[in-house]
Amino acid sequence: IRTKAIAELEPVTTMAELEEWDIRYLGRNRGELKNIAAVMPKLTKDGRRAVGQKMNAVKSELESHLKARREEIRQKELLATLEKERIDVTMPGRHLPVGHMHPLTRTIQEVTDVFMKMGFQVVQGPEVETDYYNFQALNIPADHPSRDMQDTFWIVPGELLLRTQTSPMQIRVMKQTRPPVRAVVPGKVFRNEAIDATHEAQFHQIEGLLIDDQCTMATLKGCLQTFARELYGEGRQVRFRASYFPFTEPSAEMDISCGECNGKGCRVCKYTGWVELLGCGMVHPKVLREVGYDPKKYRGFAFGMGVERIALAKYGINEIRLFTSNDLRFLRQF
Ligand code: FA5
Repeated sequence: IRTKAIAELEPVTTMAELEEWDIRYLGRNRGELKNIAAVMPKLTKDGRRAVGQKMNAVKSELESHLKARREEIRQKELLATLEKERIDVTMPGRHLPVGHMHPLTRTIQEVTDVFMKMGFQVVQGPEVETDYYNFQALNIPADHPSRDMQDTFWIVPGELLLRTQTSPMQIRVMKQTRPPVRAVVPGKVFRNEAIDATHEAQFHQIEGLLIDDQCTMATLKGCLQTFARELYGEGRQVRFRASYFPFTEPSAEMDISCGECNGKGCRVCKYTGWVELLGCGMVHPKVLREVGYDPKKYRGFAFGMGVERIALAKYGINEIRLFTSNDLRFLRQF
């Protein structure tokens, strides 16, 4: 049996064949060695011992052959798998298209970065506002003519609305903190407006607010000039025009010289040489009183800029609707 078993083990090269061989010779039920054990009771005591010893010796010899061969086959199979599943690490990878930030998101980040460097903190607020925050607290009473300037999307007429400006956040920020205050608030605003190349019904603003005990109109101009220089570079001019907002006094609007035509006049600036960026002014004493600040002790300035307009002026775009058109030919340019 021993010689036969070893001879038959010789050509075995797979685990399956090895398994068969194992069952054939060492198997617990029908293995060849087991057959010998079956004749044991017929032998004498000495005979049983002699046969038993021999049988055990052969069994353990075959078992160690089995173990060695099993290890050999396992190694061989492992090598074969490694060879078959080999990866060429020098092969170029598959190209996956990678997106990037939307130009408006990028503009918001660039603007808030500039103000963060000047010590402003960035906060956000609700898009659904109450009449109180969006209008009343900002010195715009129910019958005030300036409500006509901003056509409102009402949710509950006279009570709840989609904010028409980020200015309600002036009130929320001031009510939450004590002076000094320095905050910028980016966010979506909504107006029921006729849409054209420079007007959308949903757009973005960034509100700015600074309150301390010695701020003046000069501080406001300096701050906004710094912002324009940081964002647009040295080559562009800004100008301030007197304006009116119920919640600031005095009020102004700031324009930037058109980067497309260098002030000569083109489609981007509607042939004026200037692009309107923002409204601003010194916070009205009535607004300060509304939030419990003493107007004799504190003063401040506020501004609200249109993010789309800032991006239009920065990249020389003449159509605001491109931002939401999802046209990849447009978006890939940024
Ligand atoms: C306001 O909304 C004031 N809350 C701004 C302000 C804040 C003044 C703080 C004083 C102090 P106005 O309605 O002008 O102002 O809008 C501000 C800016 O938003 C504009 O200068 C313009 O850049 C942008 N904007 C206004 N309407 C639209 C629109 N329909 N589409 C895109 N941008 C707009």
